Amino acid sequence: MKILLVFPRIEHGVITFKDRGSWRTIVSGYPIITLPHIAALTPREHSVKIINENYDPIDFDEDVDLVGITCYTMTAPRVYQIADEFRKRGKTVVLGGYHPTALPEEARQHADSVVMGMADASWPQVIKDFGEGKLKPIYERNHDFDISIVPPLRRDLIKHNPFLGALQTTRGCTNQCEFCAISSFCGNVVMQRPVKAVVEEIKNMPNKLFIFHDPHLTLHRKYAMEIFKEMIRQKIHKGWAANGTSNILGKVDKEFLELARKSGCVEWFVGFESVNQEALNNIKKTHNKVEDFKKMIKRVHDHDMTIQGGIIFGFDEDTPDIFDTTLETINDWDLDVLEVNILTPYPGTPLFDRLERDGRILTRDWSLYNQVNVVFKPKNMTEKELLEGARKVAKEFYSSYNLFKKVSKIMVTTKKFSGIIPAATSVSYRRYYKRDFNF
Ligand code: B12
Repeated sequence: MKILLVFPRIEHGVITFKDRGSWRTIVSGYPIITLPHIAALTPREHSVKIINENYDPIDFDEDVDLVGITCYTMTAPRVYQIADEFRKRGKTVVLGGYHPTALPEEARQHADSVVMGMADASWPQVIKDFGEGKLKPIYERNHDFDISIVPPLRRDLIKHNPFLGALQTTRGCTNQCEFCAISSFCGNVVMQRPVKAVVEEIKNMPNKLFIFHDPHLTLHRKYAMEIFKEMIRQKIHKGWAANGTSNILGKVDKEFLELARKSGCVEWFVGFESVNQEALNNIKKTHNKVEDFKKMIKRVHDHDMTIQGGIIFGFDEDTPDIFDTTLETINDWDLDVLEVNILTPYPGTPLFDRLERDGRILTRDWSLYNQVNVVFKPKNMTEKELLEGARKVAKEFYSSYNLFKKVSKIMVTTKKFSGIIPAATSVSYRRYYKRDFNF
C-alpha cells in the first residue's frame, strides 16, 4: 500500500509557507516529529512518503492509496481543503491530531476516517481495516499501548534543518490548566518512555542540537534527572532545550539544575502565563507563583542556562494596564526570550466550553486561532485594546536595540555554541511578530 502523510501549510509562526523556497526553510525551521512518528508506526511492508507543505508542494494526482493529514486547530481550514482535493480524486483520507480529536464530527465532513487521540495503537489498526475494506468513520481514543516499545522515528524522512532535532519522552500532563489542550487530548493519560530508550534515541539522532517536545520535562523530577545522568555518563555532547515548570525549576534544587546544564541544557521554556496571581489561580495554574518567578530566573541564569517565558494576555482578570505592568515586570526579571500570546480558546479545552457557554466566542474561523488574533470577547477590555496591547509588548521587547542586548547576553550566559538555540529563537520571534502583529 502507498501511504502519503501531509503536514499542511501554516501562514503564521517561525517557519511558514511564506518562506517556502528561501534559505530559511533549508537551514532553520522547527523540527516537526508528528509525521516521522506516524511513519514509524506504519508496518514496514507499506511505502510511506511525507510532504510538509511549508517546504514542498502537494501533488494531488500522486499515485497513493491512503492519505493521512495532521491537523491543529489553526491549520484545520487548509487541512479540509487538502482533504477535499484528494477525496475529489477518489483517494481515501484520514485526519488526526488535536483539532479532529476535539471536533471529530466537523472533521468527518472532510474525511473518510478520523482518528482521535494518539496514533500509536490506532494507526496500525486503521491501515489493517483499510486493507480489508473495513475502515471505520471514527476511531475513538485508544491509549492502550506500551510506550516502551514505540519504534524509532523515521528521521530519514525529515528533509530540512540538519542542525536541530526533536524527540518526545512524555505524553500527557497532570496539570489541568484551563486553556491547555494537552489534558483533554490525552484523556488524562500520562506516559513516560524508559530512560534507556530515550537516551539511545538522543545518541542516534543526527543533530547536534535538539528540543524535548514534551509537555514539560519537569513532570517527574527524578525521571528527568535519570536522563541527564545517563547523557553525562555516555558523554553525549549535544545542546538542548525543553519546557519546564516554574515550581520545579524554582526549587532550591542545585542538583537538578547542575545535571541539566552538565548534560547540555541551554534553555528552559516556562509558561509564566501572567504576572497577575489571581489570573493564574482562576485558570488553575496554581503551581505558578508570581512572587517566585524572579528568583527562579536568577537561579537558572546562575547555572548558565536561559529562560524563554510564555505570557498570555486576555484573562478575565486582565485590565488595560496589564501590558505596561507586564513589560515592567519582565524587564525586572531579566527574561531572555519572550513568547507573547493572546489567549486562544482551543476547542476541547475547558476554556472553550466556558466561553462558548457565556456566548463569548466571536468566530469559528479556525485559521485565526493562532494566539496573535482575538477570537473571543475579553472581559475587562475591548478586543482592540487586547490586540494593540499584545502588539505593543512584542514590539517593545523585540526592538532592535533590545534584541541585540538579549542575544549578546544569551551567548554570555550559556557560554556555548548551543546558546544559538535561544539566540536564534529571539531573532525568529522578532521576525514573525513584526509580520504577524504588523509593526
Ligand atoms: C513541539 C510543539 C510545537 C512546536 C512544533 C510544532 C509542530 N508543528 O510540530 C512549535 C514550537 C513550533 C509549536 C508551535 C505551535 N503550537 Co505547539 N506544541 C508542541 C508540543 C509541545 C509537542 C507536539 C509534538 O511534536 N508532539 C509529538 C508528536 C509525535 O505528537 P502529536 O503531534 O501530538 O501527534 C500525535 C497525535 O496528535 C496523533 N496525530 C497527529 N496527527 C495525526 C495524523 C494522523 C493521520 C493520525 C492518524 C494521527 C495523528 O498521533 C500522533 C502520535 O500519537 C504540543 C504539546 C504536546 N506535548 O503535544 C504543542 C501543541 C500541539 N501546540 C499547540 C499550539 C496551539 C501551537 C501554536 C499555534 C502556538 C503559537 N504560539 O503559535 C503553534 C503552531 C505553529 C506551528 N508552526 O505549528 C497546541 C495545539 C492545540 C490545538 N488545538 O491546536 C498544543 C497541544 C499545546 C497546548 N498546550 O495547547 N508547537
